[in-house]
Parts: sequence; structure tokens; C-alpha cells
Amino acid sequence: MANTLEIKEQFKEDFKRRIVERYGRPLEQAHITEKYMTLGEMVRDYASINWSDSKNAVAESKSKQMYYFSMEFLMGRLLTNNLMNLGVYDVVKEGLAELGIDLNELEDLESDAGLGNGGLGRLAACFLDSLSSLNLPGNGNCIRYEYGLFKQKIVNNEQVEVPDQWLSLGNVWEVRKPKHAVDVKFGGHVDMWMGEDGKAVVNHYPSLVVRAVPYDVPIVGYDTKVTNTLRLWSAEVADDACDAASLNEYVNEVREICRNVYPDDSTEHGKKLRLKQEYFFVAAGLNNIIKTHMETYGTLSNFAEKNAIQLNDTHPVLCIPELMRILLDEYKMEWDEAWNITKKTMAYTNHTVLSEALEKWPIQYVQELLPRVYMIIEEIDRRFKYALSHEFGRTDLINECAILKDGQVHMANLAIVGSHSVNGVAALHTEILKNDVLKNFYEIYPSKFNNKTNGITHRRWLLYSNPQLTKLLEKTIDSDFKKHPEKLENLMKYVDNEDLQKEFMEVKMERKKILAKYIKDTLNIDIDVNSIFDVQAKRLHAYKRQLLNIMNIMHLYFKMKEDPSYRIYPRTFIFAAKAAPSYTFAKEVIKLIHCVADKVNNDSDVSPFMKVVFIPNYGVSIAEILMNAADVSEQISTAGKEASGTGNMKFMMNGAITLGTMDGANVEIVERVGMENAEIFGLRADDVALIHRENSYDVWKKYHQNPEIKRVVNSLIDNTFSSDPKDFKLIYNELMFKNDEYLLLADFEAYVHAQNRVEERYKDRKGWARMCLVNIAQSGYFSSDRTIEEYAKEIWNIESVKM
Ligand code: DL6
Repeated sequence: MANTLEIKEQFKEDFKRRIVERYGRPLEQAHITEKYMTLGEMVRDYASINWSDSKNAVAESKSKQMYYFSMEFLMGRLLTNNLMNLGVYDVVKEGLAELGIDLNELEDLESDAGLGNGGLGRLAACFLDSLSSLNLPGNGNCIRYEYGLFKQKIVNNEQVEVPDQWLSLGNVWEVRKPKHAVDVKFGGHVDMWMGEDGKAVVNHYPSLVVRAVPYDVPIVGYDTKVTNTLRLWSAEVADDACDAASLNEYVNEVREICRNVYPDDSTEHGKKLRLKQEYFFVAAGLNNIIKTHMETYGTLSNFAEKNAIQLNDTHPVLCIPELMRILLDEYKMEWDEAWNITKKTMAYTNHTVLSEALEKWPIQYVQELLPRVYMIIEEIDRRFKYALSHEFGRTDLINECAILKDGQVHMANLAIVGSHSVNGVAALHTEILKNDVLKNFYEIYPSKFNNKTNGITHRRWLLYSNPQLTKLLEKTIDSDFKKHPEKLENLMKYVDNEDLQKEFMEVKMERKKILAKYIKDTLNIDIDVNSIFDVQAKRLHAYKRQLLNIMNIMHLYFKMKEDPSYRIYPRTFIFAAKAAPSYTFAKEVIKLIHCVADKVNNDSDVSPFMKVVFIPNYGVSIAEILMNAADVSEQISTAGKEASGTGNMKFMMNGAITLGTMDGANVEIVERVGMENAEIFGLRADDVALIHRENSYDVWKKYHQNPEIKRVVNSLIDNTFSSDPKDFKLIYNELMFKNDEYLLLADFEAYVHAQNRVEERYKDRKGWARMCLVNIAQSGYFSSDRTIEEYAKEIWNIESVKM
């Protein structure tokens, strides 16, 4: 029987009825938020039919399931996505229109689910979409944060953080599941003694017990009934409050666990809170998986055959000792069997080569907060060290690879020792892990290491956010690519077709107008849609080198002011980036971008040729209108530092040209499109490594050699862009007195040159359009469907659910 969302008239009737039933007033008097909530509930209820069938199908077939443990899932908005994936978008849009409601207005009411921070969080969200769309049984585990990262406002050219209350309307997609609540224990002490059966009896007397209550969100696949679950854990008070001095103190302690995505870790309290968050969702999630497994099989000996757990970076790595704890203490398993099961179940993804991002916890924190888990980590470490000398004959590596050293627990080391797979997220990144960052571990466990180049869901990033391009592609190569993104390659046959080239440029123009309108509406800045849209959108970090981009802009400004005959092809430089609240350098770069923008945009000689725009509060929804309007995709990190990048793939899929270094997944983009269809510049990862190894770089030499560099650097401290002498001193000092760690000046000339080439190539409109089409045609490889198929086959060993 058809559901109400499939038949327009039924949908309209049901929608009106639900408004009355839920809000006690007729449609005509309902508030827009009530219409949004009602629609959301109808979509969720519709998805619930498949959701329930999916759970039954998995339970009946007893197929292996995968659980993706991640502290972040940057889901963005779900209404459009779910309506599209369910195939009911048009019925609902028309039905609402006939009721006098604009679906787009309801779509705009939804907040981006603020469950994350950056790259690895958005990757996790793309993975969930691909898992369901490929009919694979894979679920997410995360925390239900009360506040997202933060909302970025710009006040007096500076970033100001305001709370992101993403739950203010409620979250229409979630279903609270108190029946699956779990108590999680912290602190206190542990008693151990030998039981009558000769096995250790362990009693943990915690000082704090927190109830973890799950909220489940259905993950709807595209053109399939398979619907997986994202389980979000929320902390609540438990029946037994333990040692808390007062009720208020206890309630506060519980509530703060899920309050913020990243607690301020500049204090001891903040650090401990983060550790508490990590254990909280790990313990709750694992407990649930074990319970379900026991209900189905009555034994844990086949646990690894039926469950795979992917650890998204080091944040959920406590899964390893926690699973050991459950198997040893609660199910009385012997160490060796428990260890085998744990290793076979766990797989670890590394997302960064930056040593400061590989988590290390002071031993004292872990001991105090998780006394029993710590004892298990100690034992894992002891046995690992024993194996290093007795099995591997590598006593030389004991200190390097130890899990416990320098008073800290090294989480990446624990992750590698306790899992069967360690993967990097782009080919170059994996090579750097193997040959440099994790070299010692690669020597011991070569077969654990593998690469899984990241991907993006082409549904959100092409089909839904760029309907204009999707339509053109359907007309040109048919619609197979929607289900099978690798079929985008069929476009290669048409890249020389001049009519198509023209139509593509028209589509791009349409998208540029949409972005220009957004910029006008929100920032009151007029931008020239005929200019080159040059976009750098990503978290602000020194290694991503937004500073290099703005330094080129400063250079162009000086050149045009100095020489009235020198003019560039009109260009709009667009930035979007959040800086971590305590990252002073990054915040200063945001200020510099704004100050340069003020100068450039208000200069009547220069502004007809160049505008600088900073779009505040970058997140998934802004990316959806930004990426597809770009002509140029700035991917200019210091080679060897960006693990992969996924923005680069979103730009490419929407026909922007990569202006980048040979870093992360840029390398694989260029491999596919050819050097001639990208603009690559600068030092390669090997050159960077050599420079650091030989200590052969001198920033002052660069400065003195090139007067243009000197002029730009000097302008940081000579009040050209700000009247406050304190401004940009920090940037100047970082650059000049820390020997330019990220090699901006080393790459400056090459970057300026590459920018000139971009301009030349853009003037050849047909040639440019051809390049864009080649990029789109080659982007199918970067669909997360391909990535997930590789994980499923090579790491998880899971198969599609038969419904
Ligand atoms: O793998 C997803 C994403 C990569 O594309 C980026 O290159 C990388 O910077 C990012 N890393 C993180 C977290 N870093 N830490 N910790 O988001 O992962």
C-alpha cells in the first residue's frame, strides 16, 4: 500500500491533520516552525517503516555489522537529503505548494546538526550516507552534544564565538530510546581477588555513575529500503549518584559531559572532561553492541565474526581496553582469547600527521577516571613490550612504540597495537605514515597498514546541492551516474563538445549568481559574477596556508597600486574558515583577511578587479552553495601536511579547477585529471621533508632575495592594513622568527606564478570549460561509495543486507 508521502492528495490531508492533532490549531494558523516539525515527523515516520524492516532483516540473516565510532558526525541538514533519498521530494514540494507553503523556506529552518568540528566529522557523515545507499549494515555511534562547535560571528574584523544552539527547535530526526540506556562508571577504586573457580573477580566501586541514554537517528539510503542508525548518546543522572557531595554538583557533573563538542582543553578540568566524553560514548556504545550480540548468539566467542568496529581517529580508542574489560571481567574470558577478539574487531583510521593531534593522556587522568581500564592498558603495554623483545626481536623499539611512556598514554600506539587494520586516508598520507610518522610500527606490523582514500557522497555534494549541473549531466550521459558515480567518466566522450562547454558555463554562472545573492543578502557586498570565483573554504590552520593566499592578494594590491597599467582579470577571492577558539594565530589570520578586504574592496582603483570576501560561520550548509559556485579550488597546504582533504573533491565534482600543492588527495585528483587539467605548484612532500631533515631553509634569505616578498611581509607590521601596531605582529613573528615552519615564503613565487597561469587559462573560455568537464568526469572515483566499498571488502568483511 502506498504511503501518504507517495501520493500528493493523501500527503496534503495527512499534513493538515497532523498539524491539528499536534498543535491544536488549523494549518492556516500554524507557525512556520510547526509546519517544519510536522513535515520532519512525517518523513521520519515514513523512514521508520524501512528502518524497522532493516533491523529485522539484519537480525534474521545474522549478518555481520559494522559500527563506526566517531566523536564527530557533521551531518548538516537532513530534510532535503531524506526527501530526496526516499524519492518523495517532488510529491512533497508540490503538495506543500498547493497548501501555500514553500518547501525551501522549511528547508532553511533546519539547523546544521552541529555534531563535529572538521574533516573527519564530515567524512563520517558521508560514510553513513554511502553505507545505507549501498545496502551495507553500518551504524554510527557518537555523543548527542547540546551545543555544536560554535557559531562564528565577525565583530570589528575579528572572530567572535557564540553558542550554536542547534537543538533549539528540537531534533525532529531523533527517537529517544530509554529502554537501551546504560550506566557508565567513572572514578573510585577497584578490588580484585581470586574466585573459587581460579578466575579473577573484579569489583569496581565507582565515584560517579552516569546514565547514557541513546537517541537514534535513521540514516536513509538513496533508492533503497536499507536504513541504518546513528546512535547519539546523552548523559543523564543515574539512580545511584555515588559519592557526589551534593545533588547539584552531581547534576552539573553529568550535564557537562554532553554540553560541548570540544570542551576548552586549556585547563585540567577541560582535558579531563574530554577524556570523560570519550569513555562515556565508547562504554555505552560497546555495552549495547555486546548486549545485542549476546541476545542473538548467547556467546561472545564469535563476536569478531559478527561485529566490526572502526575507530575514527584516536578519540574512540578506549574501545580497545573497554572491550577487553567486558570480555575479561564480565564474561570471564581468558586474556588471549579476549585479545584476539578485540584485535579482530577493531580497526583504526589515522587522519593526521600532526603530532599534536595524536592524542596523549596523562597517566594520572586515566588512572583516576578509569581505574580498571587503566589496569588493562598497563597489561596491554606490558605484553606488547614483551612481544617486541621476544617475538619481534626489536628491543630497540620498546621506548619508541610504548603505549605508556613519559607519564602519558599514547592513544595512537594503543590503537595500532590493539587493532587489525591501520589505514591512512589518501595514498600519499598512507605512505607518510608507513615511512615516517608510524615507521616503527610499520616495521613490526606491515600487514596491518593499508590505504583508503577518502570520498564524499555525490548525492549531497552534486545531485542535491547542484540540481543545475545534475540536469545537464543527465541530459548528456543519462542518469546512471546517480546510482553509479563511476559512470561520470562517460562524460569524457563529450568534453570537446562546444555546446556542452557553453551549457556548462551557463550552469556555473547560475550557481555563481546564487552565491553572489547570498553574499549580498548576508554581507551586503556586491561581487562581479563575471569575475573568477577563487575559493578557499576549510578550517583555519597554519599548515593549510590561508596566509599564503592573502599574501598573494596583498602582493596584487601593491602591484596594481604601484603600476596603473598593471591590471588582473577580475577575481573574487572568497574565504570561509572557522578558527579554534584558543588558536590565536588562526584568529589573527582571519583578522588580516578582513583588514585586507577593507582596504581592497574600498579602493576604487583596485576593487573593479579584485574583491575579497570572508563568509562567516562556514559549515555544511554554506559549503553546499559555495563549492559549486567556485571556478578555482584553493588546496595550498604545505606538501605532506594535509592528510587528504575532502573539500578538494567537492570542488572538483562541481567543475572547479584545483590550484594546489601535491598534497593529500590532490595527488590522486591530478593523477586522474592530468597535470594539464589542474594548476599545481610548489615544493613536493619529499622536498619539504628534505628541507626539514637538513635544516637547509633560511626565511630571511627569501625575504632579502625578493623585494615583492619583502614588501608583503613588511606590510604586516607597518600599519598598511591596520592602524593598531599590535595587529599582525604575531603573524610576522611566526613567519620570520620561527623560520617559516610551513614554508610560505619558499612557495610564494611559485604560487604567484600559478595564479597568473590560472588567469591566462580562464581567458580561454572553451579551454577552461573543457578542463572543468574533465574534472567532473574524473570525480566519480572520489565518491564515498567507492571508499566504503573498499572498507567493506578489505577491512570490515561485511555484505549487503537482503531485504
Ligand atoms: O580524513 C578526513 C579529514 C582529512 O581529509 C583532512 O585532511 C584531515 O585534516 C582531517 N583531520 C581531522 C582531524 N585531525 N585530527 N585529529 O579532521 O581528516
